[in-house]
Amino acid sequence: MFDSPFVRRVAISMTVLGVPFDHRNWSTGRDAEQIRAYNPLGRVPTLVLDSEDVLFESSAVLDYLDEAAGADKALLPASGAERRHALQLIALATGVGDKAVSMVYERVFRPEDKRHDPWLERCRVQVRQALAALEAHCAQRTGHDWLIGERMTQADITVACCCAFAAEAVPFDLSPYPALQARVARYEALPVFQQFHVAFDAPKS
Ligand SMILES: N[C@@H](CCC(=O)N[C@@H](CS)C(=O)NCC(=O)O)C(=O)O
Repeated sequence: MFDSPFVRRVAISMTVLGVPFDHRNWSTGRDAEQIRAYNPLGRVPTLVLDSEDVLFESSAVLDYLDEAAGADKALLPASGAERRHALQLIALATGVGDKAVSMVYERVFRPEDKRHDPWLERCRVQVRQALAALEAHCAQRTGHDWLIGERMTQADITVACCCAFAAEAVPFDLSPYPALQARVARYEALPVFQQFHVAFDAPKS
């Protein structure tokens, strides 16, 4: 479902790269068995190619898409400092996404009387620290349309998808991170981000 930041970053990337796809709106909760028929982990995104090869783990899917698109169109810079910086921003953002998903699952899957507050607090601190690091980078890039170089890269897509998810699903307040908040809002207003925005719908246990 497009409320997953990992599914969404793949859908947006495919659209930016001009790769058409069919989509099954399967939930990791109620449709877990159908997803497991394609991906033993039962996780999304899972991409079934025309060759019937199956790809999962969004970074592996994006790597395949970039390779197929070729160096000129690829969303991850090919080498050097730009690639390093993009990968670091992506790592911070997917870390925010992972921890936010963990916090949602704690709420959805664990009985209320068995919640472990130190774990939730640990996740909360990790997300806040990563948001602060992203804020520092966004503040430095004020006046630049994109986080890296002069065109949209995977860093822009992933930062927006993961931070918007954390803000909506947990929720996290982005106002202490104003440069990040403004950048995410600007990206989220773009048609390709709007196209794959759906309200967060927590999986049912
Ligand atoms: N590292 C994975 C994370 C994907 C992920 O966490 N997907 C969630 C939905 S947002 C999922 O499939 N959850 C079901 C589960 O892990 O049981 C990726 O980038 O693809």
